[in-house]
Amino acid sequence: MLKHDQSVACFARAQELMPGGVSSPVRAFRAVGGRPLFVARGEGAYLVDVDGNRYVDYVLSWGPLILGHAHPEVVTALQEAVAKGTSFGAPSPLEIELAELVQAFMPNMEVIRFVNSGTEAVMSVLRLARAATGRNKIVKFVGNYHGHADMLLVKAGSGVATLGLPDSPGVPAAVVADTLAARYNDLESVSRWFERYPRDIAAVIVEPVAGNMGLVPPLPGFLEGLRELTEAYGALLVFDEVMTGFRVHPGGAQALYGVKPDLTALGKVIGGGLPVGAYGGRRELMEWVAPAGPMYQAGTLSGNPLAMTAGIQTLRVLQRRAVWEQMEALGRRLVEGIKDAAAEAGVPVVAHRVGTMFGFFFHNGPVTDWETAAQADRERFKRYFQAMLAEGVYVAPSQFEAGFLSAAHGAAEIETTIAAAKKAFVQLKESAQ
Ligand code: KE4
Repeated sequence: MLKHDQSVACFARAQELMPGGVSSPVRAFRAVGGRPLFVARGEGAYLVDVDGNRYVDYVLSWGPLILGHAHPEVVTALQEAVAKGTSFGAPSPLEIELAELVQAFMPNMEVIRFVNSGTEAVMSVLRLARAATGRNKIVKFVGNYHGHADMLLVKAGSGVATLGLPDSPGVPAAVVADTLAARYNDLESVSRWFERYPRDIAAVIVEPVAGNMGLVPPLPGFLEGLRELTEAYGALLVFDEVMTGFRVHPGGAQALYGVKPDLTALGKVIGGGLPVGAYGGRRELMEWVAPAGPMYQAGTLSGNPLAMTAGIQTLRVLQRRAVWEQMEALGRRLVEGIKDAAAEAGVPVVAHRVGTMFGFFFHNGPVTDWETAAQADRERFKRYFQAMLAEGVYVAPSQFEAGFLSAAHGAAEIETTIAAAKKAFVQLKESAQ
């Protein structure tokens, strides 16, 4: 039985100082028992909490740490960079270097603007879509989460879904009046909006692989259909690749599925664990962005030298083919092993994996959208989460999040995880009888 005394003490104090004791809601463990672990450090594929407990980590800071914690090449580069100053508030060659690396992975991003988070990338790219088209309406999908900008807190996934919030108070109806919600993997629900507003929709924004209602891949033809619909009605197609970028494929979902968005939002991996977001795409669209054009967007710490350095080192390592071959092989073994463990125990589980992202639903399936994802057995997920934690495996504390693999996970971690899952599923089955 793991000890959590120090985490308990930290949580009590943290709750006096911060809402819910955390800096972001989904970390509060509200859906899985309500008492988060406080972390002392990360080491490769592992998290170590303040009580000294060590866990194989599949949250990886919600995606960014594709190389694992404290990768030596990232740490060394940051140590050198920090000695030169922490922020310049002026352009530096580091931004050029990271922009060129991003383009090497995602050539559709002809021009890029760096910001400080995925939320900032998405709110900016949608302002650009509205500026460039002169239209106001935005189509998003139920269960997709694009950060916490007011206009996107409409039937959102991730923490909003986890906490069962009716979107969010504090968002005026006027602000979301132009946000139209469609059903993921349902092109008909999108074409109905275009038939109703043929000349008013600026953009369709989509998680090309949904990671905020659990992991839900696009059905064949879905992304291609969005591309056709947006072209037919003069709207822009925006891929929110904050989570999928560099994860479902080195070139993101746009490379994996061969669908070219007009604009893309990035975050997470691009900063290697430091705060970086970015948006970019076709040159004639990006030329709208100030100071090149009139669409305003700015940021004190955008292009920050430390964040650029972490992103540069991370993408450089990701340029090595062997890194992808290892993660593909281990990701396949992990998900197949857990799926088999569930089947052996007679626990219904739907398993999805796309590249280094994966997810499990306690559900007979299929799971193709929010409506089917929401039918998953959350009580069973809660018991699974606690059983895995007790075995030293840290998965996302919500049924509506994705799991992530890193280059630091080896065969030993994968086998430990599968063994833990076998025990967890047997416990689930026994407690159900
Ligand atoms: P950030 O502002 O949290 O950097 O990015 C917002 C965002 C945008 N788009 C997608 C597809 C995202 O998944 C996210 C953020 N993801 C969540 C996890 N599901 C971040 C974790 C959290 O909110 O604490």
